[in-house]
Amino acid sequence: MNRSALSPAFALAALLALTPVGARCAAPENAGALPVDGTVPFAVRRVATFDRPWAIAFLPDGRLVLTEKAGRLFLVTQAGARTAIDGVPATYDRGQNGLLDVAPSPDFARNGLLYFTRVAPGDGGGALVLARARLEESGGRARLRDQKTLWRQQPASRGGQPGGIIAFSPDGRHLFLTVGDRMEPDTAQDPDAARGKILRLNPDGSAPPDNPMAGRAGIRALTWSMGHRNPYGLAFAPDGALWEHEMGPRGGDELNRIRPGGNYGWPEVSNGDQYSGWPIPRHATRPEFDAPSVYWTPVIAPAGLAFYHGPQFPAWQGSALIGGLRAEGLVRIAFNADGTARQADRWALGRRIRDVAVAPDGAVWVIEDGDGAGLLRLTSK
Ligand SMILES: [Ca+2]
Repeated sequence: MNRSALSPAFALAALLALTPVGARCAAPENAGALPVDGTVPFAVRRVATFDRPWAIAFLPDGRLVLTEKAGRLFLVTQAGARTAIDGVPATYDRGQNGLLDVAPSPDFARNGLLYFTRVAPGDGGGALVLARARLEESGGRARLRDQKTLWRQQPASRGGQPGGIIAFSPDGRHLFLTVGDRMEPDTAQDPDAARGKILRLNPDGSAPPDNPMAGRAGIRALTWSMGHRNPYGLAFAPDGALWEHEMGPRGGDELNRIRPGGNYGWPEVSNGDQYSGWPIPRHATRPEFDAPSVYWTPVIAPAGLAFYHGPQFPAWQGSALIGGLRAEGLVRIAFNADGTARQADRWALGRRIRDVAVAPDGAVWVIEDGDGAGLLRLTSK
């Protein structure tokens, strides 16, 4: 049979006929079908403009560090004044690859360490690399010093979908890193490949002795969860739970509550389909895989994840904020008493949103995607 000759509708009907009714009823809510709010409850101010920015993170003093995918790193004041940070190592700036996330050490005020991810050139493609360096400032200039590579993807890949998001545990003792499938889907189910995993490391890059596969060889010793596709959001909730979001294929963007040793199913299951229209079995058909808490069809292309805290938006305490590239807006996730999640709001901003962060004063900052992209500050009206 020629798969490409099948219509998506026929393929979906064939899949549904094979799906047990009980399992289908257990599926999470499709937030992609919920309405979009065109009016926003916040004032938006454009603070500065960047070219292909990728990530923002706040320092304890209220300034931001900001990455541009081409390999530039900046310090940015709340007024929008920028200082380039010299010393960024070589970056494979191609497609979805480039300089990616940045996160200050939980102990930044004392040690001045920045953690950052990039896809580094090599082997005809690029390898995701996690590194750290000390931020040194003097005479109005800034520079990375004492760089140390903490982890490097091996082998390198030619595809996009790098992942690369950094999150520290609330106690600051562990670092979590998302690794995308690099457009090699089957690797997400290979326990000896780093692709399609969330890793848990000590802040010096070594393997914690209490990881799910501690003591095993290679990448297994670092693996916290597997079966991920393209994770561009990772953050801890106030209750200590780790949440991740990832882009699905055609449909099926996911918000997942991450548990140690969990397998989130990609590419065996998805609530989306292949771009060709060929169906992928739904999460509900394979209960051995962890199902998403929320999913989106059509997709929002989630990018950036931050939990809200602060005085600007009292009703949002403990909510998660997600930027949307395809959604061109911002999504708020609320959490139910039983730990389940639901989409509480989705606001249209008319701009592809690449990352979101909460400032020390409780204002929400987002960056747009692409060239001439705005760094935006959202405050209550
Ligand atoms: Ca999944």
